[in-house]
This record gives sequence, structure tokens and C-alpha cells, in this order.
Amino acid sequence: MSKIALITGATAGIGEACAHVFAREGYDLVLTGRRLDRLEKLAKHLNDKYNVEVAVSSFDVRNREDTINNLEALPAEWRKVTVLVNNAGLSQGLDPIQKGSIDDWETMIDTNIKGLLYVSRVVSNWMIENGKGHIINLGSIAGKEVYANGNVYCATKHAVDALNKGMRIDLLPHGIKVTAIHPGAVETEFSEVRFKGDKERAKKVYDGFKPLVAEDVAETIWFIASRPAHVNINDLVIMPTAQANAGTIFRG
Ligand code: NDP
Ligand code: 8X3
Repeated sequence: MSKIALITGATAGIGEACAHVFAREGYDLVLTGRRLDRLEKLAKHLNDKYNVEVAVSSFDVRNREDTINNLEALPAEWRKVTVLVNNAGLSQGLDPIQKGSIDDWETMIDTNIKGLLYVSRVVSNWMIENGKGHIINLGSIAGKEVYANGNVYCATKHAVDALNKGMRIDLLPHGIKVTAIHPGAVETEFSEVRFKGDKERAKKVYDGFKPLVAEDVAETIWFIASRPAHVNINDLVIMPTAQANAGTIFRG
């Protein structure tokens, strides 16, 4: 296995689209997420279509022991990860700070910050052993700006932005590239998850304009990953043409 991409949150949306793109480009894959049935179906599809090797590992990134143990349990050949896409993440709720659910806050903090850290702690050491690697962190426009009722989700993505910068400094002597990509509105399962299965409310988020789709982000991640060895894209913001910033969308 010469090129391996490890993608967290590969059961849906941007992570799943990344799995397709990296398989198309000849990468063997480690795919993670909680929904094992989806991971197994996707692995079979990509193996059949692109003849790449796919390992799946199902765990909840909020669980520190499970995350570390499942990653460490991968056979040695899978430790030669060249690209890590730190994608698993979510938003829960959209309420003013005085009314927010503390459980929702903890879910977002545990997933978007702590989960990303657990995975990065393990995989960055593999990359150091291998003498190369590229970590691509999914931030968000919510990590650059703050919008009404976005409070804690925005805070978690601001943390990803800071961690991205910190990782780049720390891993620099090891020749490991670190990039953050910050999308605006992408129509995935994201809003359904945010609104806890309320499909109608989720759909309304994308009413009246053309949002990004997961493939738009995945192709951009591939662009980032495929630059020459001496080039790193530190930080990239990508939005639908109809969106100017976190709070301004033109609905025609
Ligand atoms: P989706 O809801 O479509 O996909 C989220 C993925 O994250 C799923 O594969 C899910 O897998 C995984 N995930 C969530 N929680 C956990 C957990 N506790 N443990 C393991 N895996 C988990 O959303 P997107 O594809 O849109 O989101 C991907 C990333 O992009 C997130 O970090 C999000 O914050 C970010 N982003 C999204 C934007 C958007 O508008 N959609 C814009 C900017 C950034 P499973 O449920 O099977 O565990
Ligand atoms: C997801 C996009 O605008 O809901 O990060 O924060 S947004």
C-alpha cells in the first residue's frame, strides 16, 4: 500500500464524498464512523469500483479509549497513512446561549474538538514514524465568524482553527503538512443532524439558493492533498457563490 487516506466521518456527506475521490485517485482507505453498516457498504462499493483496499473501523470519536484502541488495533501496514481527513463533526441545536441545551454543547465539544484531538494524537505519531503526512482538518466558516445562535458550534470550529495552526507549527520539523478547509453551506446530513431529524427545517436552510454539495468540498480537499511536496495550502475558505459570509446568503 503506497498511499493511504484515513477519513473520519465517512458514513455520510463530505467524508463519504472524500472516500470516493481518494479511491478514484488510487488511495487505499481507512474509513471510520459510528454506522458500521454504511462503512461496510461503502468499502465494498469502492473496492469493486476502484480496486483499492479499504479498512473500516467503527467507533464514536467522543469515546477516548475506543478511538485510540480501534486505531491502534489496525494492522501495521495501515499505519502508513499519508493523508488524514479530520472530518467527523456535527452541530446540535441553534439556540441563544441562555436557552442552549448543555447536553448538545457537550456533544459538539466532545466530537468536534476532543474527538479530533484523539484521532490526531494517534495518527500524527504514525506520520512522524513514516517521515511524512498531511492532516486536513474540517473547520467551517463558523470557525472564522460567529453567527446568531451559533455560539457553541462556532466556538468548536474556532478551536479547530486554532488547533490547525498549532499542529502546523508542532509538526513542521517532521515534514507533515497541516491544512484547514472552511466550508460555508454544504447540503449534507448536517442540518438534519443539527435539527435532530426535522427534515423540513433542515431543507429550509438551503431554500432559494444553490448550496455546495459534498463533492465540491471533496474535490477541493483532493486539490489540497495533491499539491507538490513543497507546497502547502494552510487555510482555505469555500462557499456557495450565493453566500458572502456566515450570515449573508442571497436567496433569489
Ligand atoms: P454529515 O452529518 O453529513 O456527516 C457527518 C459525519 O461525521 C458522519 O459520517 C458521522 O458519522 C460523523 N460523526 C458525527 N459524530 C460522530 C461521532 N461522535 N463519532 C464518529 N463519527 C461521527 O455532515 P457533513 O458531511 O456536512 O460534515 C462533515 C464535517 O464538515 C463536520 O466536521 C462539519 O462540522 C463540517 N462542516 C460542514 C458544513 C456543512 O454546511 N455541511 C460546513 C462547514 C463545515 P456517524 O453518524 O456514522 O458516526
Ligand atoms: C456548517 C456551516 O453555516 O451552519 O459549519 O456554520 S454553518
